[in-house]
Amino acid sequence: MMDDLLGPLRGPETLAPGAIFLPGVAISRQERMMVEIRQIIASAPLRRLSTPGGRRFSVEMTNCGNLGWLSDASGYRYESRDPVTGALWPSIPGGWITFAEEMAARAGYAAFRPQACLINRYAAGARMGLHQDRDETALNNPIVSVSLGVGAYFLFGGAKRDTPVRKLRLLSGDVVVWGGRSRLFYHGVAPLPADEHPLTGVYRWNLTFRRVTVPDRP
Ligand code: MD3
Ligand code: FE
Repeated sequence: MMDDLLGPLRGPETLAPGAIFLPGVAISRQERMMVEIRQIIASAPLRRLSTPGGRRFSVEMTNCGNLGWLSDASGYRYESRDPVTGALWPSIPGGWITFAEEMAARAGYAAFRPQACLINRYAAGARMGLHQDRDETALNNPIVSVSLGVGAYFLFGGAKRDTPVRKLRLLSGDVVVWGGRSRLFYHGVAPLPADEHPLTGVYRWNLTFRRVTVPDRP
C-alpha cells in the first residue's frame, strides 16, 4: 500500500453528529476559485472588522452573496450592502453555489441554498478565537466551509465553551459541512504558521457558505 507515502488515508469522515469532513474534494476547483476570489475582492475589498468590544479581528474578511456578515461597535449582523463601498455585495459565482449545494447534499442537507459567502484571509499569526456562529436565523441549515492555501489547525469543541477542543488539520481543497447537532458547536482557528502554498503564497483562505434567513412561507 502507498499509505506510508500519503499518510493516513483521508476520506469522508463524521467529526461530530452532523459535521462531515470531505478532505480534498475542492482541489480540482481551487485554482478557479482563487481567480474568482481575486475578482470579488477587487469590488468588495478585504478589511479587518472591529468586534463589538472594540478589538480588531486579525483575519481579513469580505463577503459575496445577497447578504454579508459584518461586525462593528453596533454588533454582529448580516447586511445586503458593503459598508465600505455602499454597493450590494458581489454575487456568489454560480459554480460556487452548485458546489456548496452538492457538498451539503453529500452530507445529508439536500435543501441547502446559500445566501451568503464569508471570505476570510489569514496571514501568518492570524487566528480566530473560540466562538459560535449564531447570527443566522436559519440554524437548521448547515454551514459549508472550503479551505484554500496554507494549512491550519481548526479547533472544534462542543456545545459549551468549556468543552475540550479537538484539533483538525485543514489543507487546501478540504471541505467541512457543519450542521445538525454540531451547528452551534464552539470552534476557532489556531494562529496560522509562517508557511507558503503554491496556490496562495503566505495566505490561507476560507470560504463559508451560509443560509441566513428562513424562507417565507406562502
Ligand atoms: C463549526 N471560520 O468564519 S470554517 C467563521 O477557517 C469561521 O475561517 C473558520 O469559523 C475559518 O465563522 C472555520 C469552519 C466552520 C464554520 C462554521 C461552523 C466550522 C463550524 C459552525 C459550527 C461549527
Ligand atoms: Fe465560525
